[in-house]
Amino acid sequence: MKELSLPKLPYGYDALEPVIDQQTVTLHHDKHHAGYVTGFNTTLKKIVEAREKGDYSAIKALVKDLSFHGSGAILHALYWDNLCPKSQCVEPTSGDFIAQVKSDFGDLAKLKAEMGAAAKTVEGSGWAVLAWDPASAQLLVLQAENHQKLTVWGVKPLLVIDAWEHAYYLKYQNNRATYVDAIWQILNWAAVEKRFKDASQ
Ligand code: MN3
Repeated sequence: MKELSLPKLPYGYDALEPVIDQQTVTLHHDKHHAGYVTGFNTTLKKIVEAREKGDYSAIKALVKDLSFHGSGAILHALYWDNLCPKSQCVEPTSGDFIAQVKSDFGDLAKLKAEMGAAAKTVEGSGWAVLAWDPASAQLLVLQAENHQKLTVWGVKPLLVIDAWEHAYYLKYQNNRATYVDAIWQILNWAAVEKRFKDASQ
């Protein structure tokens, strides 16, 4: 079997201040994100053992765990990648990604409004996801409950907003909307544009 490993943060733990505080980033990456990576590897190991024994009595719970932890690991790697220190974040005004945004949403402000609304309203713990849908050749705003529910199969996530309480509670307490509105200040659009280019080609 092949194991996932925890990607290093692409910046320092304090790099997202003041929008996301150092303690939140540290716990979020070193404990929560790490937990999903470990959870995926541990679960996969149990599935391999079940396969070797030919005993699939626990397969339902195991594949559920595999989906949860595997999706959590993927979304967190994306999340860190699509954020950046405030001073380095530049909103794009032209290029292929912006042309696609204009075609599918009208403009970037409308995309941000839709993504923000999706992040603020996802039920319980979850995510807002901007994805490229190869089947319909357009950008879609989706929600993910937990990490793995509500996707459209085959889409490629380009930009994700973690709306779990662990992403914001230390600084914003119950004010998820304030955290979501602030996150655009630290959005790494260059990473989103690159991901769009790779996904849509
Ligand atoms: Mn998280």
